This record gives sequence, C-alpha cells and structure tokens, in this order.
Amino acid sequence: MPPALRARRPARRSPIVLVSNREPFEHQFGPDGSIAISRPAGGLVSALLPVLERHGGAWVAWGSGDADFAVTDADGVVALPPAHPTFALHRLRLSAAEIHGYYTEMANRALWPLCHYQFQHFGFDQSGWRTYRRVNARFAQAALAARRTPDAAIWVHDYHLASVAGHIRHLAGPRPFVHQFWHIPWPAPDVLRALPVARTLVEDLLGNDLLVFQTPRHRLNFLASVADQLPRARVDLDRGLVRHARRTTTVRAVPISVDVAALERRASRPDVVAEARRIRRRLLGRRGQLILGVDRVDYTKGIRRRFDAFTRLLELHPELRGKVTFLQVAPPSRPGIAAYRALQGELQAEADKVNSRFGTPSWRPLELRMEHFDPRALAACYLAADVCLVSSLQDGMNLVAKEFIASQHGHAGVLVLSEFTGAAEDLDGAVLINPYDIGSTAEAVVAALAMGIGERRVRMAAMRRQVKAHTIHHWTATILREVARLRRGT
Ligand code: ADQ
Repeated sequence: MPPALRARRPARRSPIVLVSNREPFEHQFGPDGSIAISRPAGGLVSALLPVLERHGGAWVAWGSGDADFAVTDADGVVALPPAHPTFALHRLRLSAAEIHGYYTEMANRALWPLCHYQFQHFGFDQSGWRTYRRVNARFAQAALAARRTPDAAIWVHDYHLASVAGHIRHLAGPRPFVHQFWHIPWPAPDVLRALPVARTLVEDLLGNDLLVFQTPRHRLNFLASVADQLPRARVDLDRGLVRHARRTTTVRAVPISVDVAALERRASRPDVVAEARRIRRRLLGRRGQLILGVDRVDYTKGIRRRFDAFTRLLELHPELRGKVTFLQVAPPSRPGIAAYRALQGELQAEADKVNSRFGTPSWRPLELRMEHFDPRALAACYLAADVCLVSSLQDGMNLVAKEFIASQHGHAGVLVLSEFTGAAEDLDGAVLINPYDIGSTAEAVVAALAMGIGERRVRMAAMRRQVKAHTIHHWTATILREVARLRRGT
C-alpha cells in the first residue's frame, strides 16, 4: 500500500460528527492492483466536504469502494483528504444483503420516489424496512463511537438515515445532541400515508433535537405529517416545535447552497475560460447558442421531458435549427436499480432520435455526455452555456442551478428553472417553468435564448447577489448557530 494512503488519525478534536450514507471519497482498485481515490458525484458530498475541510472532525459513512478497507486501519478509519487530512472517515462495511434491503429497497425504491411524488416507481416490503432499521442502528453505534468527546454533536444527513436519531436515543438516552438535515422534499401528509411504516419513520426522526429541511414548504409538510401520523403529539406550527414522548424537536428550514467563491474562482481560471471557448467552438461553430443540462441520470430530474421540450422547440421554431445546441451532461447513478438502468438506455435512444431527425452534417442538435466530469470541466460547461435548463419534477434544492449562477461571472447566462425545485423558492431572476408542460417549457427556453443582454444581466446579477449572500458557509453557520442556541437552552 502506498504510504500516503495509510490511515493516519488527525490529532485535532472532533467538533462535528457527520453521518451520511455516501462517503466523500471512495478508494477503488485499478486493473493493475493500484489504488485510486475519487469523489462520487452528488449534491450531498459537494455540499458537505467544505464543511469538514473547514471545521475538522469525523465522518461516518458506508465504505462503498472495493479498495476502501485496504486503506483504513482495523477500525475502518482513514484520515482524509489524502494530501492535507482534516477529518477522520469511519467506514462501515455493509454486506450485499444489507445494501439491498437498506439502500436499494427502502431508501431508493420506497423513500426516494415517495418524497418526490413518483408513485409509479414506489415499492415497499417489510424485509427491506427491517434491514433499513438494522443498518441505521449500526450507523447510530458508529456515530456514538466516532465522538472524541461525549458532548460532540452528531449531524445526520438525509433519507437513508431516518432512523439513526431514534436508535441513538435507544442506545444513549437523551444526552447526545443529534440533528438532521433532510436534503430531499418532504411530501404532503396524504402522500406519506402510502408508506406502511410512516408512523415509526416520523417517530424515529423525532429522536432529533433539531430537524432541518430545505424549504418552508417541506418543513410545513413535515409538521402536518406529524399531526397526521401522531395525533397525540403537540405541534406548534408557528414556532416549529414538536413535543412527543417527553422530547422536543425543533423543526426549521435552511436552504442549502454552494461554495460560491470557489466556483467563481474556478470558472475564472484562464484554462477554464479557454476550455469554455473550445466547447462553444466545437458545439456551435462560429455562431449559435448553447443550452446546458447537468443532472445525475434520475427520473426525478425530468431529463426525458426536457428532451421532449427540446424536440418541440425544434419542431415549432425551424429558424432555430442549426443555431442552438443542447449539451446534456448526465453521469449514470444507482446502477443497481432497474428503473435507473432503463432510463439510461431511454435517454440515449431519445438523443439518437433527435439527432437523426434534425441533425445535419455540420450540426448535432443534442450532445448527451453520460459521464462524470471533473470540477474544471464542469465549470467550463457552466461558463460556456447561454441557458441552463433545470426541469426537475421535484427537487429538494438543486445545486446545479446555484453552481451555474456562481460560475457565470460574465452575467450573461439565463437560468430556466422548474418551479418544483427548492431553488425556485430561494431565487428571484430565473425563468420559471412547470416541467410537465412541454410546450410552455419549449417556449420559455426560446424566450430565454431571445432575451436581450440588458435583461439577462439584471436577472443574473440579482441571482448572484442572492447566492453570494447565502453560501454553503452561511448554511453551515446558520445550522450550527441554531445547534448552539438550542444547546444553551435559549
Ligand atoms: P442531487 O439529487 O444529487 O442532490 P443536485 O443538488 O442537483 O442533485 O446536485 C448534483 C451535484 O452533482 C452537483 O453538485 C453537480 O455539480 C454534480 N454533478 C452533476 N453531474 C455531474 C457530472 N457529470 N460530473 C460531476 N459532477 C456532476 C440531493 C438532492 C438535491 C439537493 C442536494 C443537496 O436531491 O435536491 O440540492 O442533495 O442538498
């Protein structure tokens, strides 16, 4: 094993213990037996890595890479990032049966579609639920063990780990301060009723001292769900307090954001600016405009309908043929789930269809890149685009929208944004769409392409002011301030 990869525990105290399903770094064996390190795509890791790089501490996560345990110590711990370790990653080893029940079945076939209102993908079985709770209990134990001091707060993330706080109460009583951020939407109470174990899920979440959602809408949905599932709980909607089983949970909304300064710096680098020019030249030739989509391959992101809207645009506006190109960057995700594999195939087939129907020897209308991009390549795409199109059917926040804004230092890009994203509630200046309305989405993109430079600048400047005033560091500080306030009891 290369010495740089060997486990070294950082000497500093652990002020935060983060707990998430996805790990921030993954180790994989190459074909020659060497070990490579990578950062998985996804909003959660992009959002939290700067937090631990800044604060230090411990991170508990599933060790999903095939070489993960080759670089840890006997307890599954490795110091990261490799060059300048700032935190200790505690990796949990999960069996194939655990991964199936906890991750594939309960998290991604039950909770994910339900929270995104996608009933056609929703499925539930009791054995997946039992495994989910057992695995959540393992995360709870690992989080308690990762604390350097008994008063370290435990910060749990997302829908994979809804039962962790409940297990911590069971294992360690009322003392440890536990809080959770729910990255995806929380559905309306009637939707939650489809989940046979909704009541236990809500009770487990009320094991948290503080529970934070992306938007006021999701927060209200949760409070209404508590009233619906637990009629004896006391719910104070105005103050966001729930009193249940002799405990109080504070419920807040704090929209997540991005590392604006880092994204802006990256998009200003001469090599990124040059790459953005190359992308435009390659995809547009001498003239033309670029529409950009960036999403994990996921049915909630509305990529299929987005392709339909682009087709409609080309049908209804023949004058735009040869003058606009749509670049869709879409790294495959959750390959273990059939619906995701099928979607990947469908998107490729649809892109081929658009290109063979409208393409010419000198113009390829839809460029679909189903691969992971490194941060600089992604920054060049954001910078190159005239229009960024986000058409999620539901989305907790959508970091792509904010990354685009942070990268557009030229102020000339237009954001076309689904009204069903948390970002739409958080930003003024985007052109809002209902992604189910294909015709109106197509017309909104046409309007964005035709928008004068003056209006583009005004809109982008407004959005840039908003994201600069609410960066990922503000998000962290707001949540940690609330944690401190609650711990003081004020
Ligand atoms: P996601 O559903 O993963 O996140 P999103 O917020 O859009 O969605 O974040 C996607 C992230 O993946 C972005 O940081 C983007 O840069 C990155 N990414 C996308 N394509 C990539 C590619 N080809 N190569 C490299 N990186 C790529 C969940 C919720 C969201 C919520 C976040 C954070 O579903 O609603 O905003 O968590 O809370």
